[in-house]
Amino acid sequence: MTKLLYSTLTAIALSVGISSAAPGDKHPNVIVIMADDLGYGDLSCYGAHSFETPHIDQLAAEGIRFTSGYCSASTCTPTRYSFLTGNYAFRFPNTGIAPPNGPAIIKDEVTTLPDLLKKGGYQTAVIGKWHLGLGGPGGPDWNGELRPGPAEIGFDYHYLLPTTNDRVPQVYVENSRVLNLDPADPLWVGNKKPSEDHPTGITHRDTLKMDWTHGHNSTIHNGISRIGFYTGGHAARFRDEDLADEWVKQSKKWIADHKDNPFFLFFASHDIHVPRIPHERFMGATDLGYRGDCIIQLDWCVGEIMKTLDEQGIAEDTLIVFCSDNGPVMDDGYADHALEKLGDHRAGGPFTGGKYSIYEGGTRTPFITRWKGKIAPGQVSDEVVCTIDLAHSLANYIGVDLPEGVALDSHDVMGALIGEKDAKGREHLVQQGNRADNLSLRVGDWKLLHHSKGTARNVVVEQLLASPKVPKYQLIDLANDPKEEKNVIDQHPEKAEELKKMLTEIVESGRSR
Ligand code: NG6
Ligand code: CA
Repeated sequence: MTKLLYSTLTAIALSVGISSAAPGDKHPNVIVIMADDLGYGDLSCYGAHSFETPHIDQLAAEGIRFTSGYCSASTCTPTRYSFLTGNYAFRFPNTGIAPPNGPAIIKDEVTTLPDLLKKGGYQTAVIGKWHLGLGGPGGPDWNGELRPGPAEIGFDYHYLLPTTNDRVPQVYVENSRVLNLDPADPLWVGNKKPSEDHPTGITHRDTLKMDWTHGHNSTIHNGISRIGFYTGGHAARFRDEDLADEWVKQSKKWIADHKDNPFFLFFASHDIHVPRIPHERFMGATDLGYRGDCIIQLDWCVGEIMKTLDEQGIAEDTLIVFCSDNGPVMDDGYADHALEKLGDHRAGGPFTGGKYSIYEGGTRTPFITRWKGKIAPGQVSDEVVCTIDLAHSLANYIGVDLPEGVALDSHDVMGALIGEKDAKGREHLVQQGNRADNLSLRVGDWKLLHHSKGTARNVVVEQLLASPKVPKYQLIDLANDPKEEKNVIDQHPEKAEELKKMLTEIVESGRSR
């Protein structure tokens, strides 16, 4: 059935009163709060002791804190791709970190998580960071309609930062248009310097309020130079300091307006991605510099969302899933002194590796579920769950069948997500770096790491980004070696072969369920 026909039928169904039920046991509201670059050890409920994250700690205390909760990749775009489609990103071209002028990555015809929820009568919104491209093959038409985009893949409403905030442009996109764009001052975005005298992070370095360390030295906005160039669109530009406040404000409004029918809100925070520029009221909230302060800002956002649910009387009708899009990194291109001010804080918790890495720290991240009145509070779960599983899990739960060929790597782990007795998580999980060249496979407590070129990245988060040489294949026994320090491939050649075969099968068969 085409999307158009389906939405027409839905509209008819709604108009004749077969509308979806109110939110409740079988159709909870769902809010996915995805943090950006937040590591396993970056919250006090996950062992951080250099600062407190009271709101997220409360969320965990009222629900389930997962110790083997994952995102599917150790960078943003592939994790988000997999989260929304239920498919491993490494299967598809152009799903690595998206550039400023990148076209929409998820094709209109793909049935996505929000599509599935809409079939179940949900209203859907994404507020926050997008980073999945906008527009057709030529890229975004910044001064016109930014289609295809979120509206074409199942979101009824969007209020977004187009890529990441270290990439241009600093504007909001609301419902397929740049918000507050003055046609007399068109927005131009490109990857070449638009004129000889265009100020950049190189020519005007002494004017910057935060210096760059690598990359990030093109167009300057708000005293910060970025990846890519842009001109115009001045009335539409925002201040980095205001992003979190704006998204909380828009989320509160959207929740209040949609609380009478089941809703799905994807709250895609920019915290704690670079440039880490918290609101002034959070500057200095920790001794760790802006990286720490942005964690406090993120915690505040979570608190505001929880408060909104209480105020609207819908906390018991709402499943909150808190997660991250990849592990931690210290210097990701700006001199915000994250490393110098780290002290004994360990952003990756007990794990090795962070962002860009297929060691555990790259993808094993905070993962919390809360559904008041449904999930028994105060649980800690060791079941393996992943952001890629939400599509299948939620669709099944609300009674929407997955069409053939949809969400082929998404496993139904809903029982584990809501803490049902004896419910199991995944039996196996593939983790990827930014692209397909580095993949690992976890099966139970065994893990195979495959660095196809023999180079790893960001292995030691507390050092500057490096690309050390590693064996192409490593076998790890996570039960006895959660830090992944001992490659036991020579001791267990049969196990290694079994996992290699399984990884090849998963890659080649195009599906893993
Ligand atoms: C890298 C950027 C990094 C960050 C990352 C994407 C440089 C030198 N590094 O290319 O700063 O933007 O891409 O991060 O430009 S992510 O969390 O959105 O995947
Ligand atoms: Ca990220």
